[in-house]
Amino acid sequence: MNSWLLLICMGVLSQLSSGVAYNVTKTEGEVSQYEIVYHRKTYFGALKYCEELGGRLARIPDMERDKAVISWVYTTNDELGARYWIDANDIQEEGVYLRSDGAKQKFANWAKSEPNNKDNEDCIELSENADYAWNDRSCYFPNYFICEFLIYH
Ligand SMILES: [Ca+2]
Ligand SMILES: [Ca+2]
Repeated sequence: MNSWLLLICMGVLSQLSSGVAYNVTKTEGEVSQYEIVYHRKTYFGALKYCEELGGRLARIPDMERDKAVISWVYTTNDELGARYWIDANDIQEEGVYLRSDGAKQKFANWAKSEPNNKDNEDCIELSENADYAWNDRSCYFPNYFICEFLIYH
């Protein structure tokens, strides 16, 4: 990483570290730290942004994690109608949701009547309007998003 990029990342990290981090201990010594990014980006832009920070777009592997993240977003978000990208999409095959690393997204917490694939919606957002249950949305819509950083102790 050149110093120019490093400076940008440091600037971005200082924006991120505004009390919005949330830690979930997965196994002993392994922690997932979730951070909301209040910049609007497409799903692809969000993927790239999280990776450039050394993390990844947030993965929600199971109900336990989903509940933990939702309760945290509830206490953090104060914007009505806010939406946040998480990592999974059905771009390759309609109705089959894969994460960006190609692994199958087995767990889902769809909002009522979702996913509806309206006008070919292929990416997943947490929607404040639906108590942060999931909605499929056009991957090109500019949304806030949640990054996940793996921390090992
Ligand atoms: Ca779809
Ligand atoms: Ca939808």
